[in-house]
Amino acid sequence: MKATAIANANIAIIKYWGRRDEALRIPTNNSISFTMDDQLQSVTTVEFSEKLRHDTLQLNGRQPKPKQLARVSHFLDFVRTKAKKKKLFAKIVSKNSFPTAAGLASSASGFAALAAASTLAIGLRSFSENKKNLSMLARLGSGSASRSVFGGAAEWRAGVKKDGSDCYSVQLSAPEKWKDLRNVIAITNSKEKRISSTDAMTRTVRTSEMFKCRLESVERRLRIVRKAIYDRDFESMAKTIMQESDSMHAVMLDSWPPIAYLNGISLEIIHKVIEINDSYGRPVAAYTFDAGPNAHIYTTKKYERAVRKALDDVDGIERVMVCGIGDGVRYPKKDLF
Ligand code: 2P0
Repeated sequence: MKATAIANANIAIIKYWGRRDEALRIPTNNSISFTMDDQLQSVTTVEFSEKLRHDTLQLNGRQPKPKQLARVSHFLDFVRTKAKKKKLFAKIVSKNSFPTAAGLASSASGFAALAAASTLAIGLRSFSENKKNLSMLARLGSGSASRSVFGGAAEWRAGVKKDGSDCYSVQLSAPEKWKDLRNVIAITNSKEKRISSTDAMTRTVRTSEMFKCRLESVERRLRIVRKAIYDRDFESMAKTIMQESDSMHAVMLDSWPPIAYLNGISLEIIHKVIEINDSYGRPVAAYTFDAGPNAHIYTTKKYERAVRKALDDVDGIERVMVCGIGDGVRYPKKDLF
C-alpha cells in the first residue's frame, strides 16, 4: 500500500484566477500552462496503513504547519471516499526541489504528485492510470495541480456542470513538440507569500469590479494561445502572455483590500523585457508573474542569453534559473522511505 509519484510545476500563460465553486475548486475560466522540466519537481511517497490513527506529513524534511497537514488530509478524504476506505490513514513524505509557496507553483506539483501516489497506493487504478480522472481529482487539492498531470502544454477546462465532472485538463502538445521554448525564472523573493492564492482569488471574485471585464478578454486570449501552441509560434503568443499576466495583476490590485504581489524588482524586470523586445523590433521574450514577485520570462533558446544578460543589470535578483518544458506525472521505482 505504498507508492511514489513525481510531478513537475507548471507556469500558466492564461491564468486561473477565480472560482465559480470554492469547495470543488471549479474555476471561472479555462487556463493554459506549460509544465516545467525536472528542476521544478515534487516527489511524494504515500503509505496507507491500518496501524495509523491519523495522517502524518513530512514536507521537505520538516514537520508541516497544521494548515498544510489539514489541507493534505482534506484531499486524502476525497481519495478515501472514492476507495470506500474512510478510516484508512496515511504516512506522506514529500520533497520539492525548489522553494515552497514562493510563487513557483509548489502546490501544483505537490498535489499532482500526491493525487498520483495516493491513488496508486490505495488501489484506485481508474485514477492512477487515467490522466483525465487524475487531473479531475488533483484539482480538488489545488486547482493548478490539474494541469501538472500532463507534460508539455495543458489546458484546464472549466466546464459547465455543477458537480465538476467536466472540469479537467487536457494536453495541448507533448513536451517534445517545443524543445527550444524556455522559461527564464528570476527569483526576486524566495520567502513565503503573505496571502495565499486560495484566499486572494476569493477576494478578487468578491470585490473587483474589473474582474467581469477580464473574463471577457480571456476567451479571446485562449483562442490566440491555442493556435500559437499548435503552430509553435512564439511571437504570436508573446503579447498575449504579457497582457494576460498584467490583466490578472490588475484585478488583484482592483480587489479590496488590494492584493499586491509584485515588488520593485518585478517591475524593473517588466521594463527590461519591454526594452529587449523594443531592441529587436518584435516580441522575443514575454514575462508572466503568478501569485508572487518572481518573474517567469518565456523565450526561445535563441534569445535565452539576451534575456539573462538583461537580468544582470537588475539589482536584487536572488537567483536565475532556466527551465525547459517537461513531463507529466510519473511513477519512479524508488520510494522516499
Ligand atoms: C495559475 N495561479 O493559473 C494561477 C496564476 C497563481 C496565479 O493557480 O487555491 O495554488 O490551490 O486552487 O492552484 C495558484 O493557485 O490555487 C494559481 P488553489 P492554486 O497558475
